[in-house]
Formats: sequence, C-alpha cells, structure tokens
Amino acid sequence: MQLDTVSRSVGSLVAETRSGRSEQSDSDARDANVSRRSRVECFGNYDGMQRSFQGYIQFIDDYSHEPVGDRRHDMLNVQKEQPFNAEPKPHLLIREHRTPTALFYVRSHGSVPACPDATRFRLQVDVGLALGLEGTGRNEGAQGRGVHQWSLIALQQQFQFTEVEACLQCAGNRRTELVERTKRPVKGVGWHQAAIGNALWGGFLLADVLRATLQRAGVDERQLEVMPSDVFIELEGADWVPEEEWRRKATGRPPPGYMASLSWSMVMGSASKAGAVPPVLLATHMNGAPLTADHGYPLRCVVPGVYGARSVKWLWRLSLRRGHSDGFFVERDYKVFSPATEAAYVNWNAAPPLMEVNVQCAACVPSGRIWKLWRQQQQRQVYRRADQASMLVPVWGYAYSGGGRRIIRVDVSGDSGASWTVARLIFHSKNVDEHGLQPISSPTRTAESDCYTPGLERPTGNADNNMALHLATVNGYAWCRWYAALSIRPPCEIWCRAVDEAANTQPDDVRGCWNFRGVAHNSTYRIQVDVSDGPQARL
Ligand SMILES: Nc1nc2c(c(=O)[nH]1)N[C@H]1C(S)=C(S)[C@@H](COP(=O)(O)O)O[C@H]1N2
Ligand SMILES: [Mo]
Repeated sequence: MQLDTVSRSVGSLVAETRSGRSEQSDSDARDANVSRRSRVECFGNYDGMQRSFQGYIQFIDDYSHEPVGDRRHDMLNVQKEQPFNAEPKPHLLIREHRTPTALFYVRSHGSVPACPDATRFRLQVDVGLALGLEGTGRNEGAQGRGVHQWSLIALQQQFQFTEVEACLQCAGNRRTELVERTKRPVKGVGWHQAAIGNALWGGFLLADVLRATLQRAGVDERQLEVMPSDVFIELEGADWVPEEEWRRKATGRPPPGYMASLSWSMVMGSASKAGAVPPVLLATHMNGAPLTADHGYPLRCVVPGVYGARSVKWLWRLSLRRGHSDGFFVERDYKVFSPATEAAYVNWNAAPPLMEVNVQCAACVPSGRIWKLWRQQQQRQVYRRADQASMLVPVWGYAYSGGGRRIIRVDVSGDSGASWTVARLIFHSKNVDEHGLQPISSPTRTAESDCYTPGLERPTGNADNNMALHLATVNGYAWCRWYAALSIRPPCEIWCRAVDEAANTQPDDVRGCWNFRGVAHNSTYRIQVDVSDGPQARL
C-alpha cells in the first residue's frame, strides 16, 4: 500500500449517532441476535409502504421521506429528483482538494432508507460458505451457522478506526457529453463532468471485519489462504430499488436492496495475485463527520479505485458466495459493451461487471463545454494577451485513474490537439486540516509546494523536480487537480487528457467510447470556444 494512503487512529467518532443517543453495550449487541424484536426486524415489518429491519426503515416506492434538509440545491445541478441524483456546479467542485460533503455528487437508484436510531442498526455478515454451507445468504433473518451480526459499537470496539482519502466517480460521469458529441442516445441519468468527488472516508477495513467474523465462525486461518478464486463478497444496501422488485413475485419475499460484489482476492489479497489491495472500507464517516442520509448513513462500503457503483450505501448485509452477485446492478447494468451493441439484443453475460475506473480528466473552469467569449471582452483585454492574436486563459480541472494508478501528467491543447501544454498538477492541499473542513479557498491561492509541473524548471534543490520521488508521497486512490495558463486564438477548441502511471491515456475519438448504457466515458475532454458579439449595451 502506498505511503500515506491509510491513516489509523484508535479514537473514534462512531459513538455519535444522529439521534444523539448513546450506544448500547457490546454484550447487548450480541444478545440482540436472539432477541424477539431483532427477529421481527430481520424478517421485516410492513406498514403500508414502509418496512423496518436491522435498524432501517425502508420506504417502498415512496419519496416523501427524502432527507431534503441535507441537500443544497443551490450548489447542485439536480439531474433527477426521484430517485435523487445531483452533481455540483463544476466551478465549485474544483475549488478544494477534498470535496465538501454538501458538494459531493449523489447517485441513488431508489428511495433513501432512514436509520432513526443507529443503536438498533446491525450489519449482518454471512460466512456460511466458508463452513461448507451453500447459498447466497440472501435469506433475511437467517440466524444459522456462519451468520453474525455487528452493531456499530461492536465494530468500533473491535476494529481500528481507519481513514482513507479516496475519489469516487460514477460510471455515468460525462454521459451527457457522450450523447451530445456522438448524437447517439443512451439509457441512463444524464451527468455532466461533476459526478465525481474526493473525500476523506473513515471507518473499518472490510478485510479486518471479514477475518474476525470468519474467526468467530471457527474457520481455520489457513483456509483463508487457499480460498478458491471464484469466492466473492456480496454487499447489500437497505434501500428500495425498483430494478429488484421482480423478485418479490418470484420468491414471495421482499426484494433485496441495491447490491454489488467484490472478489475475495481484491478485498483480502492473495498469494496468487501480487500487488496492492485497495483499502476497502466499511465507512461510518465522510470528511470527519457521520455519513449523511444521502451518502449512506450509518454505514456504507467505499471501494477505492473502483467505480462508485460498487461502494454500496446503507449497507446492512455482507455474504460470501460463489461468483459475482446476481443483483441487477452487477448482472444487467454497469457493464461496457461495443459501440456496435444495441440495448435490444445485448447478451449481458458477454461482459464482466465494471470494476476499476479508467483514466479520466475534465476541465471545470471554464465550467461548460461551450464557452462564448464576447468580442469586446477579447478586445478590452479582460484576459492577458500572449501576443497580438492570442489570449491567455486559465483552465482548471481534475484527473483521476482507477486501481490506485497515480496521474503523472495532464496535457492541455488550445488548438484541437495540434500542440499541447503540460498542466501543473496539484496532488494535495497542505492547508486542508485533518478532516478537510476548512472554508472554501480560491484555487489561485493553492500552496506552491503542493504543485508539480512535469518538464518545467523549478528552483534548484527542490525535490519536486523528480517526478518519481514526488509520486512516492502521492495517494493513488485520490484525485489530483490541475491548472494551465493556456494560450488560445478563439474560435478554437480546448482539449485535455490525463496520463496515468501505466501510461494509459484518454482516447481522442468519442465514437469508440459509445456504449448503449453510456458508462465509462473517458474520451479527451473538449471545450468549444466561440467568439460572439454579445449584448453591446452591457459593455
Ligand atoms: N445502496 C445503494 N448503494 C449505492 C447506490 C444506490 O443506489 N444504492 N448507488 C451507487 C452508485 S451508482 C454510485 S456512483 C455511488 C454514489 O455514491 P454517493 O451518492 O455517495 O456519491 O453509490 C453507489 N452505492
Ligand atoms: Mo454510479
């Protein structure tokens, strides 16, 4: 694992709950396995459109309980109200290295479940598979061998509180641009370039919780070393999602919530798979505060380096199983197909579930993809002139790649890729306090020492001149921001593309990126700069 990726502290904030009530004792937590109330909760309690279980209240197809108070519509572009999908305004997104929670995009597939009393919350972990028991563990309230429940206080007492700074990106990020540029429609919520954010997540390592559960269940340590390669960990949220409703008829039971699955080796590491395993977190905190309802309160998974779709919110159940989950969002969504494949005749089994993020960058200042400059603006030298015909404009953006691969360069062009300028990379902001909660600062005031400009001369003796040395201190699960003072001659097109440490870069041709779900779009980001006469009276 890279330096500084993970910081751990024993002190924990988990005892704070939204209701402000103190948590019950650990022994209570264990007894809850057999208490009557807990069993009733496990099997589900119906009251019209509500269901309660494991401390959650799930609102079935009912959006009247949404946490509207937590949402700052004035800073977000709402792409869909029900379910709630919103992204921040791009120029706000780029202002801080750590995205404030109020600005962090929200992507939900159904109604937000409530957890009014976190002391009643239980995480159910089913390791029956390791005991030779088959099944998916999707049998609600299964109290058999290999099923263990963890209260928040038990998690806090048993495991080290761990903080990881990680970027989450929705697989649908830049979908609107994909459609507009290819003129081919896709299925999915429209997103501009801001369905991405970089936050400090706090919680417990999933690997620690799994190992402890397996130990409790009496599984031999040595067995963990020889887990078959098709063992996966299924994760389930407590939300209601319409896509799983069909199962109600098929099984006669309430359908599962949003699901995802992660391979055993990805979470636990394995002898056969060398290399770093991402610090997969069961997170209780975001940017130093308990998770908000929109982001998964009280517990969510955070899978660094992987598309946001696998970071299950409102997590209530984990279970070992053979093969990937058969959940809708694993089998029939979040897969990338050829531009030749149309929705009508897709064979979903022909592609694996999307996991690691491809290399990505986009500009956020200027914030739109069409930038209209008034001729007068140009003439009155609002922007500094490089020479008689060109002007210098500031361009700001973010760059990120999956699998922990760090960004090594961002190239920016003012003439549709004919010539390129190397952007200055900003990997972290040293004036951000421990929890990243300092007031919004202007990007122009970013400390010089946080910047790295490959290929540009720096003062002698500055270690940052050595990119390899510099990267050793960089967390590959976080994004970086970048800046370029670009000389342009409008009308023109600004292009930008990132390069990661495996030398992956973004394709120039958007047509090859098209797929009918519009996921994983990472073609070269482009801004069209037009000159127009503008409203003369105003100037
Ligand atoms: N339970 C649950 N988890 C979920 C989702 C969901 O709809 N339900 N959406 C997923 C998707 S597609 C993304 S991109 C991220 C978004 O996380 P955020 O809303 O905290 O930004 O959550 C993931 N986890
Ligand atoms: Mo997503």
